Amino acid sequence: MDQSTYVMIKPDAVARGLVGRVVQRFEDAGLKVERMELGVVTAQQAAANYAEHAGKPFYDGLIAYITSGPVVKMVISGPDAVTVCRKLMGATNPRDAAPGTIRGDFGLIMDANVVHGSDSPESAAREISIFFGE
Ligand code: IDP
Ligand code: MG
Repeated sequence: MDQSTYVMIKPDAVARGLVGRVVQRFEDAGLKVERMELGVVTAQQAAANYAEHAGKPFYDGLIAYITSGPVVKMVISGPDAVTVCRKLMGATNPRDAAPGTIRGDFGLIMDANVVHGSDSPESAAREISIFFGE
């Protein structure tokens, strides 16, 4: 059954001109880009999206970073889209991410790891509503 997930190309990747190549990865896998918008994440959206990390040592840097420049917000759909997108993205730390994954191929820094993707169908529904307001 088709599922929708929230995927965001982070500021470092937008600044580096990687939007086309990152979107291509998802489309090549057979997933569909349902919605796509370039914009800046507000402080409120950042706090809501990363609520689970509040209080962690990297939290302030994470919020500063994700609001630092334009991102590409997307809703991506397809069979098991949540899990499939996370697989295509690779491990959180790009240095641990396998070659062939988006983070493995385009990233080197934990704080600026190219993409965000929802980690469960529940997170996906929550995050789509944070960023697309429904
Ligand atoms: P995920 O993005 O793979 O779901 P999470 O653990 O949810 O990983 O962390 C959210 C984001 O916070 C990561 O993508 C990464 O950019 C950042 N992050 C996570 N852990 C650390 C850390 O230990 N140091 C710096 N940044 C971190
Ligand atoms: Mg996460």
